[in-house]
Amino acid sequence: MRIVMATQNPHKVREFAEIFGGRVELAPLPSGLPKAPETGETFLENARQKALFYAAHVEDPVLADDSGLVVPVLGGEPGVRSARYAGEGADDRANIDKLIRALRSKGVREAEAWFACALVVARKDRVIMEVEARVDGLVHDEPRGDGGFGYDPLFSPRGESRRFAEMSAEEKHRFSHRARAVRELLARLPAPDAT
Ligand code: ITT
Repeated sequence: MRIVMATQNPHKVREFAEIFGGRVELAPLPSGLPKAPETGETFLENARQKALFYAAHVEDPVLADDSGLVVPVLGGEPGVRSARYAGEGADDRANIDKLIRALRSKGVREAEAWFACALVVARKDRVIMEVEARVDGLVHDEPRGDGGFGYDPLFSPRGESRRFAEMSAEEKHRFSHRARAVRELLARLPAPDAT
């Protein structure tokens, strides 16, 4: 089975390749496509929007990922706005800095948080499969480590003192929202024809 990764985020492309580990043939989006709209209020709505947008441009099924970090003490922020928390086009550093300022302004050094991931597979104008997963942990007010991407330097999964950014890719995928969602998706995909 061939699936087109309906994302413009190179870190997600890398993580999908690592997590799927060759069990599905993954293809990149054709170049030159515009960025899909993301106007939903939930991860699932945004993942559906992206999947259907890109599925209209390619023949094969597409896989879209909408994900982010939810911090209840900050009213759920950055949430579905994780990629653009510090403004449209903001980089990881600016988003991290804004999150640290927001935590400190609440007077907390660390707070409960979770990463959420919604995956949607669509073909042409139809959604074929939807999966959601999350990983609970703590968000901290100072960064550590230089692995991963996004908010990884601030997040430690429950039961671990290390941040995602201090783990190898393999270790992160033992816990991560994206790896959990992909495992669920793989369990629900039709088994390859044995004949
Ligand atoms: P596409 O829409 O093209 O897939 P995007 O980066 O805009 O790319 P999202 O809207 O889903 O995708 O935003 C995801 C953001 O959430 C991402 O930019 C990070 O800031 C954060 N995020 C998601 N998964 C993460 C992870 O595993 N580690 C750290 N941060 C993560």
